[in-house]
Amino acid sequence: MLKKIDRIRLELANEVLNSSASREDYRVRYLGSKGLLKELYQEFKSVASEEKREIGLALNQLKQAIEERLETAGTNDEAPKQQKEINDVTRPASTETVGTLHPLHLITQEIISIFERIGFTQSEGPEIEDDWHNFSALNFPADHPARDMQDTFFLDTPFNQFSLRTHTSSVQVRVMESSTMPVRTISAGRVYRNEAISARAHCFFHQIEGLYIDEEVTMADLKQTLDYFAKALFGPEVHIRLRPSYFPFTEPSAEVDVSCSLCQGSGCNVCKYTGWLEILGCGMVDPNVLSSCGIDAKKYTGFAFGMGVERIAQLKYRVNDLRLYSENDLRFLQQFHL
Ligand code: 2U9
Repeated sequence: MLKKIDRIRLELANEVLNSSASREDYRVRYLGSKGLLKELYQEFKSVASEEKREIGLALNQLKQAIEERLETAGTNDEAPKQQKEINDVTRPASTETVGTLHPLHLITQEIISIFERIGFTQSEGPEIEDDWHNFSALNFPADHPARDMQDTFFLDTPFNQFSLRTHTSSVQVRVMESSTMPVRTISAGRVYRNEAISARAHCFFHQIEGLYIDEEVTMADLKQTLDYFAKALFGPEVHIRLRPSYFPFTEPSAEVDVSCSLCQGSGCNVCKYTGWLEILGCGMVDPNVLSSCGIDAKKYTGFAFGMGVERIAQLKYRVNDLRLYSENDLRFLQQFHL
């Protein structure tokens, strides 16, 4: 049914609506009581319940596109009438069609506002970073693969001093170096990795990271914060679980899964029949990182987490090909509304 909806959407662009007769014909064919939309909503009733959410969304978007096409179409045969109306100075101004916001921007804003509600503020930093802020201060060992030309884009300067940042953690290092305690910050932005472009990998993507440092911050605070976040983003019915992991900058470290909201954890093809979807990584900030940034690691502790925005958008919008996010294909972009 999704294919059918897509096909109809594409066909809309070919509809010629330059007279009141053609507009009426369009209205009857698409929106009439025996029209295409009625037929599709009828067909929708027999869609399997696990597909209802995705197909329902696509169907509503199609309805909106059909209606918009009719509203924005001009008519030649109404020209004399239009001319008359233009002379009517009390007539409300016609609205311009506006563009849509990029899906990654929409998700980023949604995530930032969830954390702002609990006191996090936003931080920004440069995309070209030095070795200290991108690697050394974050406890990356000298022989870590990320420091290799094969994984990171180094700038052509002596001693490979500068690279394109590989994560937004470098922003958090800058915040820690220049802040008084406590720190509660979110950094969002583009990061770069030396990867071949495919449906599943890209040479740039977007991250959102969070950092909270204060006296007596514990893993329980971390878990509670992430539980609040998952429920705010995916719905109050979801749960999270933490699995042990490893990152140079956190100890202990964990990966976080959210229960699959499509099958309520019972297993479906989206969660590969596990009932869980991985959404982010996290951990307690390694004391070495605190000390490197001039913070007393005996007095202060902190937690940090990081997520890929494309990954979250994939889960929310069910987009499987990473390349779509940077190709500027209007057929893709126009599907996203506030
Ligand atoms: C400082 C100290 C610690 C940020 C963290 C992760 C775990 C993590 C990945 C998620 C998917 C990157 O986009 S991804 O590939 N990130 O798993 N990030 S903890 O930890 C920090 C950050 C800053 C000063």
